[in-house]
Amino acid sequence: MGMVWVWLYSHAFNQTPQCSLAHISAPPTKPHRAPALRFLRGMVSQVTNSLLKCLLILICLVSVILNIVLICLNSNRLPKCHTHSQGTVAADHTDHSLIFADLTPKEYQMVRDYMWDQKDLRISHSATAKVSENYIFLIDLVLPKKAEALRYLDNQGLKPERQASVVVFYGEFNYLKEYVVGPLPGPLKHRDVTMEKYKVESLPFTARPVTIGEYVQLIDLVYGNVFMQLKTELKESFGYDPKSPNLSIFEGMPRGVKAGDRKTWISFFRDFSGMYIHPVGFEILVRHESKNSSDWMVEKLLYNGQYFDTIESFKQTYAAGGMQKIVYKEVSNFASLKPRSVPTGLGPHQYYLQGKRFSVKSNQVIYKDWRFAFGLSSLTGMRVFDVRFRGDRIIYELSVQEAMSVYGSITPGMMLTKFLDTSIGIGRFAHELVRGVDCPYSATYIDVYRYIDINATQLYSNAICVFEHDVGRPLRRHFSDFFQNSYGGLTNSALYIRSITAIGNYDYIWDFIFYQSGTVEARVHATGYISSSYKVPGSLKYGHQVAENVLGNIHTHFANFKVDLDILGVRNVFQTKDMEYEEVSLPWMTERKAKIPKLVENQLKTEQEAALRHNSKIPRYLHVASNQTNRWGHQRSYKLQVMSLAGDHLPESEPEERSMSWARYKVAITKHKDSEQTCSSLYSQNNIWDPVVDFSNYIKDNEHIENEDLVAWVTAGFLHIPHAEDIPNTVTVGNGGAVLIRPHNYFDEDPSIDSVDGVYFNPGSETDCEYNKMACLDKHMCSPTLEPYTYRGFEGVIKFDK
Ligand SMILES: [Cu+2]
Repeated sequence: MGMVWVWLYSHAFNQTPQCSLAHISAPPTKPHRAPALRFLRGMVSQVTNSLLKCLLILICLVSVILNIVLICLNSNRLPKCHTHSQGTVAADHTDHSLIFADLTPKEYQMVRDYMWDQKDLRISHSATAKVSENYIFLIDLVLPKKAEALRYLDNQGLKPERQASVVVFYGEFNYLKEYVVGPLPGPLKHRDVTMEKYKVESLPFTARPVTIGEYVQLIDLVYGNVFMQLKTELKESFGYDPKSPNLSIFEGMPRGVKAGDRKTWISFFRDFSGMYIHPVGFEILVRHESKNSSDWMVEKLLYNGQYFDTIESFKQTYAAGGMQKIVYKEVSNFASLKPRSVPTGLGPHQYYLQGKRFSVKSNQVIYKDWRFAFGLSSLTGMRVFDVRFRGDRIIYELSVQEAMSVYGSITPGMMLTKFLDTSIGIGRFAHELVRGVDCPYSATYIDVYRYIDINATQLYSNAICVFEHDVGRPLRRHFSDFFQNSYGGLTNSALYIRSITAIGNYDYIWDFIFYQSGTVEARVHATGYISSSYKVPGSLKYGHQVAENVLGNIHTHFANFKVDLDILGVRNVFQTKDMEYEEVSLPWMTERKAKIPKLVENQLKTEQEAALRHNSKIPRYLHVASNQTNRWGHQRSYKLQVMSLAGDHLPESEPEERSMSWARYKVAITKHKDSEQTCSSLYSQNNIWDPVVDFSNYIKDNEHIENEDLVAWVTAGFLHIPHAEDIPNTVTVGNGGAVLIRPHNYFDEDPSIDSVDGVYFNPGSETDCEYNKMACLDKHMCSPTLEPYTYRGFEGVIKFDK
């Protein structure tokens, strides 16, 4: 449109002066004429000039009006694109998905009020309860038992009861308990399920994550107590001013070295956006086991690589000059993501020419041959259920389970650090997605409600997005040369469901992608800030220097997906396929031998056989198969293709390993059990030495897995050796892992051949539109209708006062 305007304007402008100049120049001037005549001519000339001016203004006005009219006509030529789903897609929804739907704000409140009413439990109503109080930490959906859900979904069975899981931290009694509260909407009852789930009466109090209430007390200790004692030292070394604190904290985990410990190494960083890459060289170890925060104390200090046992000893050595002091100097914020030049351009954006070809209603998505239910758990994050292709269930559950990182460092803040994000809450930190950046502008955005850590339901607007997207490379194509000339192709238009969770420094982008070929992909990308530590002698063994005095610490990334495949029912087998070279004699010249690849197939019988460790020789093809065969007599199956460049898993000799034993295996197949719902737990991080969920126990009983309901636990990841280009942010390109869940002899041919997006032509029909919509794309063009841009993602986020 801009081009049209420019051309019209210059065209009109150039015409006007030419026209008036021509008028003035005729007749030509003759200098020997009399003065009276000259005067008369002057008069005539003045009148002509005025007329010309008027004419000029008039022409300009007409030109402007003409331009506006032309622009309007031009823009009206394109009809507005439809913004809603195409009618037939939306009509297909059912209520069945609701059994997997997250709890509603009303349900959270009912459950909370019910628990508050149980006077014997003595639960605090305070928004940020003290450690010593009894407190509801979490309310979340209890997933229906699979058998009940299948009876309901497939055989008109009763709708499974809707129930909530409630986690209560009993500060008063020194333990943790879990309850199931239901049926919703009531009348409600509660049941203590701690024994049933974890085989113990109650969980140790130190197994709980640090709550906002505890953080408030920790921050109070640091800034109100420790820093007050260190005013001089902090002022000289870091320019610290208690009136406007310029140091922020970042904590290492786990909190100690043995069960029962609650000792956290807190490192200090410049209080910039992107503080994670601004370490200042000061760390303290705080012991905070006691429920009474006045008992908490600093057990160690680290200053510029040197350790001290007490605040006093640090002060004395500092005063005596017995150490290498860090001299404060102002540093600009190289971590800032504010663009260094004012953004000017706009990249390409996709929009829906004929309305959305998918539909989202409640927690159900329908897209072409696909349909599924979705939810977002506060702890484990995004999940989908009852995933069907052309009516047949392929996957009962596909869910994010855990994200873990193990760090290396010479300084304590990062030295023993092993982050297990489920304990912090993967879904909890799924903040609002930014239109046009985090997801395509025209995606469908879905609000999420959560109840975790504060005694209220929180709304996270637009925390999930769903969109159809042309991934920019054809799903398939062939140009036929030689004998039969033809072209056949299909755009790779796929449906994405996405959430992004910003847990501290890292942002994980979680995608489940549904392709027209019957494939599902579960994928994670990491972006955000690396964790870093202050560079001291010996640091470079554990990473690279990435800024002045800043070491980017080496670490692993592991993410686990649960893939509960049901291939034509729940009775499945696990098979592997690979190749080997076989020496054969050539049938037509038997004296000549050749090595040729042959197929090697196997069916694994037990859970331990099917627990495939990362560094072992894993067959390339891993299948969950049905006993039914396709048209060609082969077992109909889905293949798991893991894309991962994971680092080494923590050696099993380490006491913390059992909390993350799921990461031993690239793929592990277990027999489905409702009691084996997750590979990790809320308590894995803080009870890392004595975990209540140790995944390796799921396969210890070595059950048979032939013709059983099978679950694949897939671990993907990457080794991260931070480098200069991780500053300021780690980019998504190349940083992540995924699993593809692909049909393999499941169909008789590629189902995408039925796609209505196919393009085909041959010589003579290149521009024929019937089988080539691209040749007539101009007939389908429409002008996009953009939803108004809004963002409320900062509302209600945690912000601590120092
Ligand atoms: Cu990383």
